[in-house]
Amino acid sequence: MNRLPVLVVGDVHGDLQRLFQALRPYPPDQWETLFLGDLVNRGPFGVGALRYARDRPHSTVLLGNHEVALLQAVRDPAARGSFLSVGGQLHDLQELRRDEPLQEWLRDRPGMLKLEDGTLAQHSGHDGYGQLIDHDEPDPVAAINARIGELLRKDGEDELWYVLSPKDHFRDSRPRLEAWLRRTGARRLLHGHTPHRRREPDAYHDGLAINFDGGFFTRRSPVRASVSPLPALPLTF
Ligand SMILES: [Mn+2]
Repeated sequence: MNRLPVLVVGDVHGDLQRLFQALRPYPPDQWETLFLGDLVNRGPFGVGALRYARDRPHSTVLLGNHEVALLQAVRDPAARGSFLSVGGQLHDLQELRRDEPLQEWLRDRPGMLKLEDGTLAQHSGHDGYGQLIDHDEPDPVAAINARIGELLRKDGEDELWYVLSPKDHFRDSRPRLEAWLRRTGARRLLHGHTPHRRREPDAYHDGLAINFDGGFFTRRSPVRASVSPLPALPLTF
């Protein structure tokens, strides 16, 4: 990535209408588009949002906890109740069941991505991902992504859901954020997952972390609170 400027897209939650509105100023051929996960559930067009993100040129899609819930419900009919209880849409479930290539694509999504400037992007604003690997792992980002792929292929969705789903801890603890950045060799963090109510993406701890979940579908923040160009990294970082 990074040959083109980076556009970051927070939690879409099936709100295809607001997604299209938000993306209008950013032609796909002029931006690398980074989706931070949770494209599905709550709103009506989750699978539609997945297909759009997959097919948008120069895009990367990270896995969110709601994608995990959807994949589990596709594989295991007994998980349907819990899927519906977190805002899962029955027609999304039916649509994904019929589209095996889309299922496979979704099981291949990484949980995190490190950009060229040293920015780390992941869905949730906490360090639970670290539970998936050994503490002395030399390349934590690659190892976490590999472990996520394994869990999605070995009925491990429950474990993954519990790792990804806690609310963000980094906002309450700058030392915990800094420890995570050290462990992953990153300079700052982008995440979604917990809706904020700002009018722009929510940069906190002096910009060391930025939350791009402006609450599509359920909340009424402006779309630019969720969809916005990646700010340049301050020289002091
Ligand atoms: Mn989430």
